[in-house]
Amino acid sequence: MESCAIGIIGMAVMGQNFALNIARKGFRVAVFNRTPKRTQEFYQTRVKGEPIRPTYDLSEFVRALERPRKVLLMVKAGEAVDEFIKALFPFLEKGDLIIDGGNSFFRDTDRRLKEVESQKLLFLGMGISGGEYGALYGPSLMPGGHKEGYELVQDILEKAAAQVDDGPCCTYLGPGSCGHFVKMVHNGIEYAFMEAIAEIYDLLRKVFGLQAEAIAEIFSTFNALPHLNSYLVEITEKVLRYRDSEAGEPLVDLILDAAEQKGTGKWTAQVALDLGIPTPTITHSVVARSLSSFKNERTRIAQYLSSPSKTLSWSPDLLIPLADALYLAELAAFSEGFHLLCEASQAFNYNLNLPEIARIWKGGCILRALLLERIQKALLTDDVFPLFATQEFRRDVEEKLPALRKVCTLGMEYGVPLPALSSALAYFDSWRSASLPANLIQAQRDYFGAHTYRRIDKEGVFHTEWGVNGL
Ligand code: NBP
Repeated sequence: MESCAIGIIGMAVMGQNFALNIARKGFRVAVFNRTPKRTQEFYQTRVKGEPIRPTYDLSEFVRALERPRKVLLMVKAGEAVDEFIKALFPFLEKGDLIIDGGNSFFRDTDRRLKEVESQKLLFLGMGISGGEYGALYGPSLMPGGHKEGYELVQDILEKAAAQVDDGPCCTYLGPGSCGHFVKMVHNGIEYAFMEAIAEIYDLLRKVFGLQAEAIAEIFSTFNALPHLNSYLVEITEKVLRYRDSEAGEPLVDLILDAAEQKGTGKWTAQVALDLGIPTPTITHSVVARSLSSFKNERTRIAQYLSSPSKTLSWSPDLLIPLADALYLAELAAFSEGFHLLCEASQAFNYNLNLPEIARIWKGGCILRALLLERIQKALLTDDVFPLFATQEFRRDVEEKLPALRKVCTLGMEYGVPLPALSSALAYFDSWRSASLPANLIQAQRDYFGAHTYRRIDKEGVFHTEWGVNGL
């Protein structure tokens, strides 16, 4: 029997779809899953002549692969990845490659890289964006790790990835855990963009009393604007239009308002804090999800802390300010994300090519948006950080900041929480402030802890006995 170009372990939705995608590009694929029934069902129901070989034990799986073997893990991030890596060691030989395609924490990837290296094997940690549809029709792929490993699978990955005008949405990103780091930051940006969209929706229904269908129209208009055209805005319109056939109502109105998070958003916020990079829009979007999960408590508190109940009548004049506010929140999220990537690139020696990252997010990716074309251009021509301060974007910020301010004011006046939009506003306002009140904070620190401060009128480090002259 002809051997397979690649093997995929993990036949849940992502593994199945990626196997079909690769096989449809003409590569033979061996597949394996911990629970054999899943492999069997996949093979019987979804494989229609594609060169896919189901296998039912690890040794049969590895024997099906051509040398050097290339094994892609598409299993749940965490223990499952470690278990499979360990289980594969006895079957693999020097120069074989293991790729972890899950949403692994980048620190785990660094550790696994060393473990795999100690067996003289190659390793790639690869972020995949695009969900199940992307996996089947062309995702955005973010591989990092051993360059020789990438070269073994370059042809397969670049053909399976989404394609845009300037190439496949896949490139070797760099050494170590950088692939999973980039995917983590991608997810942080995704959290922020989704939260900002949800906040606009919340304003429209609570302040203006609009129904899902009417809000869908507004998102359809947004998606036609070049600065907002994106996958996430597009699916928001579709979600808002979907009616539950049983209840005869928009499905979104029937979904419990408690958002889940799987870790990548939280990790982005944590790492940003560790590296000292301000990512308020991303971080508050994670906080918003955490707070949403306290549904029972919120329901109880709402009984005695009521929100302002007045509403406004909707005016289409608000369309552009709302669109501009959403756009600036999106731009803040990308600025924060690329700032974090830039810092991590130095701190962890990733040597990231930032314009290339913008490029591979332009297709197949959950973050795909026309805006990425301009982000790529800005990163190619200007190394000013944050991104919004580049030549490409600074006029937009200047022109549209009043709209963001107006929308945030509306939320405050009507008691609608806007953690992402208001964090974005504070982000821009902080960066454009030559003077911040940190002088007072330094004085307070020095008062209670003798932490010292520097002065603007003379060189040196100072401490004051505040109690003597102060109150
Ligand atoms: P899941 O994340 O739901 O994982 C299911 C797979 O993991 C099954 O093959 C399952 O085997 C296996 N597995 C589990 Br669970 N525990 C295991 C263990 N202890 N030992 C061995 N195998 C174990 O699947 P998915 O949604 O297809 O995602 C796969 C990876 O891709 C994840 O890391 C995910 O974060 C990432 N990802 C997902 C998406 C998406 O849109 N879903 C997008 C991008 C990346 P079993 O059948 O025997 O239980």
